Amino acid sequence: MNPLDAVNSLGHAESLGRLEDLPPDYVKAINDLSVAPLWPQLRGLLPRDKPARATQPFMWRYRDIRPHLLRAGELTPIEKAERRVLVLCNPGHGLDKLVATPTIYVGLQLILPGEVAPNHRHTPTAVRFVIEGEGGYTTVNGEKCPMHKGDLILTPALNWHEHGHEGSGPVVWLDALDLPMIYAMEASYAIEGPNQTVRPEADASQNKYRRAGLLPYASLGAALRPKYPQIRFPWADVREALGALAAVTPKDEAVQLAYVNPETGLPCLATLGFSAQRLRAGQDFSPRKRSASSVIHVIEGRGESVIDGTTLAWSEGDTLAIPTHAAVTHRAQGQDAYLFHVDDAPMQRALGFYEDF
Ligand code: GTQ
Repeated sequence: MNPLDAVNSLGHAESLGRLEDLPPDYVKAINDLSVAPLWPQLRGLLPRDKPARATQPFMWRYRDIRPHLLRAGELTPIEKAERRVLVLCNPGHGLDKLVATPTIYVGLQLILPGEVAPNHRHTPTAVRFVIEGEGGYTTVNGEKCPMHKGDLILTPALNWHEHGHEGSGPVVWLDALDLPMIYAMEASYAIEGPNQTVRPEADASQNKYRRAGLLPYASLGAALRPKYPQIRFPWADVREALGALAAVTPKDEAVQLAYVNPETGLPCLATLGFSAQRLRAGQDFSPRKRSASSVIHVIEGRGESVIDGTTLAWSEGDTLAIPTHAAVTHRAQGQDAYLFHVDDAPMQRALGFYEDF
């Protein structure tokens, strides 16, 4: 038998017909009609048993990037940037795609005292995770959210948002957006608007959603629940909750809290998922492999991660890219570490194929 005709135990061909196997005049005739044969590309589109991944296990070191971000503050006035952001580009995808993983855009945004990043809204969903500085704020639909280190602030699709800085010294945060997906859908655009009118009261994490498990009573009978009731998740609360959880979590299990919509208990955004993890010092932690890709940002501590055989040594402020289906082991060194995770699991769940194994 011709080896090219070999079949596997399921009766499927070991190798499929190639483009070169077809008569050139046939290929030209169909190509002229803007048509292509599937079979030469089938295994590329649907590889056997595991997806093909261009995404590299990779780490962006904060201390390497920070001086260049501050320099951007000198080189480019906010009026010439609107958003002064250095984008973390996964080398597996190059510098043009602006992706950390296939679905996750991540950038480091700098705002200086007195600056305003003007009001707009757009189809991609964004979140901000504060890295350093005091006095920054993001206003979302009139709700002014102070930005303290470690706070998570949501700016969901089509919600008005503007940033400012009323303190001194630089303020830096991590932007994470579902932009790659929305752009791929040819659905990415922004609308500019006048500055928002800020409501005088504190953000809803300080009053309506002050404590997990308690809701304003009237919300139980409300015909319409707000889609994004809580848009700020203060780090002080999350850190304390992780401490309490650690005390009752078996040593080999993750001490990890998901950021959810307090009205529904579901992930707070439709596309990307967010969680915070306390990683115990001196022991390896190997989560299950996941079909989701993710980005990990080091909030506190130092350690290393082995991702598909690549060892990355991290410390505070660093950001890592984890490809889909990766084998991962994390270890914190010295003290317990705190990690912020962004993943595309909500999207994968909605599409019906999320798996871990
Ligand atoms: O702060 O609104 O990193 O619109 C990319 C696009 C941040 C923002 C980014 C944006 C923003």
